[in-house]
Amino acid sequence: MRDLLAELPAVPGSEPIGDGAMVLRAAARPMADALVAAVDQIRAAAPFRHLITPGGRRMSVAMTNCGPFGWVSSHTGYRYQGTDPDSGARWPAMPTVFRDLAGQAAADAGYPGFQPDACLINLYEPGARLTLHQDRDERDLDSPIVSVSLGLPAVFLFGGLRRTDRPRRIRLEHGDVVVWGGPSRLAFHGVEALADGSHPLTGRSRINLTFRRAG
Ligand code: MD3
Ligand code: FE
Repeated sequence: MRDLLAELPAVPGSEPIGDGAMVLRAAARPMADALVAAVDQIRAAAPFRHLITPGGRRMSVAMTNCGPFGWVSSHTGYRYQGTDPDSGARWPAMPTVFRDLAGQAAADAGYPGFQPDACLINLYEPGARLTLHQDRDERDLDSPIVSVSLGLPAVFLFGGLRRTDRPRRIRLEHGDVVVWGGPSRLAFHGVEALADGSHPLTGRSRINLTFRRAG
């Protein structure tokens, strides 16, 4: 795994996409099989589920978590917690391949020493989308967020610090890693409805890992 991680900075196509945000194109491809296999282990212990927003709507994206803290939503609000509300058990441990990739990507983007304590895993099936929102439930808003896209491509909406700022559309493909730090950390963002298709590793779905420092 060391050797695979050492290749990260050499992957071409990496570019800043905003103030403090950097896309590392295809950076997770070398370990994509291992990432998907780890997600399979995690989902067996903590299945994907459609959370309910505080407003009472069922999210079209299905979610689970690994690591010390997991993000959950219900009619009572959003929060990070150490246990899966469906089972009462601790979230599955964060696999070493997850932690190493997130730490290396953050360092490559200029944020050394990133040690995520939460990994939210999003499962998109055709039609699933995420409306524009900010991520501000984490206690540490100075740490970046690292996201890893696997499977079907999606159109990511990258807005500004105000909900009304018109978002840019950025295509995220299998293996792309994005690091969101500095001013972009609090940018409004979302994901357009997933187009139908099939991917050899994930079938008719997209999986997105987001690493955070939440606790
Ligand atoms: C920019 N997930 O889980 S990942 C989320 O593709 C979320 O599943 C999307 O937004 C997905 O909250 C986007 C990229 C991402 C994640 C967090 C961010 C971009 C971000 C936080 C601040 C700014
Ligand atoms: Fe988000």
